[in-house]
Amino acid sequence: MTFGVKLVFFLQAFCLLTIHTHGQKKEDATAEEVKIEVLHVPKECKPKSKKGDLLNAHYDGYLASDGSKFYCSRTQNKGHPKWFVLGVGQVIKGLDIAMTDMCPGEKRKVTIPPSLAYGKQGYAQGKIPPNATLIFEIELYAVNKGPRSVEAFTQIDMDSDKKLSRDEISHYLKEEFERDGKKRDASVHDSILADIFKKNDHDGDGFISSREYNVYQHDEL
Ligand SMILES: [Ca+2]
Ligand SMILES: [Ca+2]
Repeated sequence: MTFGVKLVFFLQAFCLLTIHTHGQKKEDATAEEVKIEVLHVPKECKPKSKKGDLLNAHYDGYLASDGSKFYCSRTQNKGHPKWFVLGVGQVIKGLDIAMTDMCPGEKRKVTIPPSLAYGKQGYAQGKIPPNATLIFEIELYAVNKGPRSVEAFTQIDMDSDKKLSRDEISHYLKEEFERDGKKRDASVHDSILADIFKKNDHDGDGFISSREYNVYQHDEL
């Protein structure tokens, strides 16, 4: 993975926090579950994916009702497998569940009830009718540390005081920008920095605390 991609995910994760905490409606309590059928497990099956990891996968989606294919990651984005962060709502809830505890090289066929997919509304743009049960065939390629991992936090937190100052994040951004080699105006750096603080420094104390940063419950700092 290039640093450019990493950077995008890093920034995206900062934005996600807002969506995650303010934009998400509570799902109805439901007894419906995702059915997981493991089709292939490689000999060495690790690391296992967990919430917050950055995954790279191909998946095909079918309607359970008639078996028609409504989605194929292989025909999108020039056939590159999709990158996404697991467990934070970047994919439908059922896929977040279905792709947990899965290792690179593993293949799964999963059946997702409507309540964990597009629900009563369906998703017209994606050709998904209301109340549709979905089937996905998934091939996982990579499980990487996600942008909100403990590792990422400690890397940015240079003085190890468990909070990220403006200088620390500024320094981190500069390094990432230098690494990906693209020329950027200084104003881009400043506006990204301002945006990160606007979206993440909820108590306005000028620092992003581990709690403010930490969208993933399993990451204990
Ligand atoms: Ca610090
Ligand atoms: Ca703060």
